[in-house]
Amino acid sequence: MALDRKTVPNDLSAFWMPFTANRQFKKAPRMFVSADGMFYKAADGREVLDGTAGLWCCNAGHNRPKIVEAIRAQAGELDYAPAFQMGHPKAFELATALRDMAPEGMDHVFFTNSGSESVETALKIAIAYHRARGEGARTRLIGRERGYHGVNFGGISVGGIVTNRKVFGSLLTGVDHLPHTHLPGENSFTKGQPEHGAHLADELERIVALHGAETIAAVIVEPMAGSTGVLLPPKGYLERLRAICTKHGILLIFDEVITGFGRLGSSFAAEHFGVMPDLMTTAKGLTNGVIPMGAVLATGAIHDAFMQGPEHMIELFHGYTYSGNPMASAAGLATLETYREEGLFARAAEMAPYWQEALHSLKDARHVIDIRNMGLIGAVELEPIAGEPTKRAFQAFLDAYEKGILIRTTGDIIAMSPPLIIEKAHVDQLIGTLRDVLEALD
Ligand code: PXG
Repeated sequence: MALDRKTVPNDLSAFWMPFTANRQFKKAPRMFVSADGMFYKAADGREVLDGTAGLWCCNAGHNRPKIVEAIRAQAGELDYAPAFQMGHPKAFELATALRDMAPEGMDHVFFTNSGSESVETALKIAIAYHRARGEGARTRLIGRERGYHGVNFGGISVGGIVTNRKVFGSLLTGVDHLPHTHLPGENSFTKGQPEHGAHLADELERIVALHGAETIAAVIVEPMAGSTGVLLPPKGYLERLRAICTKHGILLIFDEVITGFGRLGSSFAAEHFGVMPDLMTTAKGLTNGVIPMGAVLATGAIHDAFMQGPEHMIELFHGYTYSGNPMASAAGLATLETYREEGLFARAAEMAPYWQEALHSLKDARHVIDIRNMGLIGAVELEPIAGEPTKRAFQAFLDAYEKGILIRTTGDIIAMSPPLIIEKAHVDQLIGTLRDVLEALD
C-alpha cells in the first residue's frame, strides 16, 4: 500500500531511534499516525490491534477522553511550576491518590519522569536511608540475572540483561546478582505461577554470607520479570526473598514499572502476591503512557528516617526539573480516575482466564517451546533458528505487523500485554493472527 506523504516525513536520518534496528527500520518504516481504544492506525491507513499497550503503558487504551481533556485543560491553566522549593496542587493530589491505591504502608511518593529514573531514585534512597540511620556501610545493591531496571547506570548495574550491560564499561561497583528464576523443562507451559524454584531465593543467603549483611543496602527485583520475556515468580519465591531481607535488615525494592496499574489484575504485584516491599518503583501506566512520569513509593519508616536535622535543610539531595510536573500530574490524576471509574483492574482479572486459555491454545503452533502468562500478560517462546538467535521472533514481529497486530519480541520470545479494555473478540483476533504468523514462519 502507498504511504501517505502527508504523514511520513521524507527524511528519517536525523532521528537515532531507541532500542531499534535503525537501518532496517528506515528502509521500511513502520509509522503510527493515530490511535483510538484498542487500535493504532498506520500511515498506510491500516488498523493495527495493540497487543502491547504501546510499550506496556497504555493500560486504559488510547485516546481516553478524561485524560485528553485533563491535559488540554492543564496546558491552558498552569503549564509548568518549579519542582524544587515550590509546589502546585495537582502533584500533591496525585501523590495522595497513588498512596490510596497502593498497598497499605506505602505512604510517600517521590516523582520522576520514567521507570529508569524511578529505579535510580529508589537505589539512592535505599543507600541514603541506611546512612541516615547510622548504617553507612550498607551500600551494596543486589539485583538478579535477566532483570530489567531501565537503562541508566544504576539500573543496568543491578539489571541482568547482558546486551544492555556489556558494552558500557565497568558500571557500578558493589553489585551482586541473584540467579534468574527460569527453569525450562521443570516449569514449561505453566499457567500462572510456576511450582518450582522457590529455593532460588535462598541464594540471597549465600550472597549475604559472602559479603556480610552489614554491607548490603537493598535487593531489587521485578516481582514478575517483563522485559526479559515474562518470567513469573515461582510459588513461595517472593515470600522467601522478603523473609531473608527482613532477617538481615536489607531493603526489598519491587520494580513495578510493568506490573503496576492493573497488569496482573490487581493494582500492584505487591498486592497480587501479598508480599510487601519497602520501596516500589512505578512509571508507564501511571499516566497511561501519555505524558512521561514515574514515581517511587516508600514506607513511612524510610521517609521518616530522612526527616531530621534543621527544618530549613533539604532532606534528600535528589530530584528532577520535571518531578511531578503539572501536565504529568493532570494526566496521572485523570488516568487513575479512568482506572477507578471503569474498574479496569478487576476487568483485567475477569478477562485473565480467557486470555490464558487463548494463549495456551498456541501450544501446538509451529516453533513454540514454552508459553507463560499471568493477568493480561503473555509470552510465547520460540525455538531459535540455529546460529541466528532473535531472528525468528523478529520476523514474527514484522509479519504480525503486516497482518494487523502489534506484538513485542525480546530474544526469541514474543511478549504481549494488551490494554486492559481488551474484549474477547480482540483476544481472538490477536491470538488467531499470531497462530497464522507462526504457522507461516520458516
Ligand atoms: N523497570 C522495569 C521493570 C521496566 O520494565 C523500566 C524499569 C524502565 O522504564 P523507562 O520508562 O525508563 O523505559 C522498565 C521499562 C519491552 C519494554 O518491550 C520494556 C520496558 C520499556 C520498553 C520496552 O520489554 N520496560
